[in-house]
Amino acid sequence: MHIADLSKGMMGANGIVGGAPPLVCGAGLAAKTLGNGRVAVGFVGDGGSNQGTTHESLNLAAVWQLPCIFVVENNGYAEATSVKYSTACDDVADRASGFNMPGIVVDGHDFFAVYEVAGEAIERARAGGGPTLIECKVNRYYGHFEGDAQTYRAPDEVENVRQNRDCIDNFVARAMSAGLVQEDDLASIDRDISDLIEDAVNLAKAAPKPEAEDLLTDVYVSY
Ligand SMILES: Cc1ncc(C[n+]2csc(CCOP(=O)(O)OP(=O)(O)O)c2C)c(N)n1
Repeated sequence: MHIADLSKGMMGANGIVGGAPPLVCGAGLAAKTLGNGRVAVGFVGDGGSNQGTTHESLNLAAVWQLPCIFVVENNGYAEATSVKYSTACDDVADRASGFNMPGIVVDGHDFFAVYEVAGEAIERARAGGGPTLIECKVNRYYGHFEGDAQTYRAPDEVENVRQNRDCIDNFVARAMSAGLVQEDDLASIDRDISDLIEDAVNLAKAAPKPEAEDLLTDVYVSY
């Protein structure tokens, strides 16, 4: 959750539900002011989509016509609360019209559909057309935390998605049938990723244990 890589334009994730949209407005305003063609993209869940911060940011981005994209990853649950209990509309994207911006629903399991929709939103933002709200309908395979018994879900819900809607399986099937990749290419990507993870785990295990004085490292910043 707490990662950032400014060299890649990844400004940081944070633990505040609905925390991304205001930050995205700031990044979008900077891009618009500097005229550097950048587009700010922020992500919230269905729970985060109900936060006041999200609504205020949608309004601000629309009023200032900022180059922003607000992505709602609607996986149907905020912790253990179903979206059916928390959200008055079927599609969060419908709210976009209240802020006078395009609101698009896309199958978040479909790599190609998300790519297309995101590309159009980026193009619009770069051309001065303002923000877009994209709602990706997705599912989650795991609970909210390790050990979550997920008693709030139907017993076959996850298995059904795994069998029929897995986004990587769908991507592989589509990409292979279109002749974009071969089985060997995918196997070698899988191997590379496994090696990368294995190396990172080994590096972490071999690293010296932190000392007591390391406790406050990267916790406080002094200007
Ligand atoms: C402002 C705030 N309120 C409550 C929490 C506790 N909390 C952490 S995750 C979460 C649920 C988030 O659900 P959703 O936005 O749907 O995202 P998902 O976890 O499904 O990706 C909550 C309530 C928090 N981190 N921040």
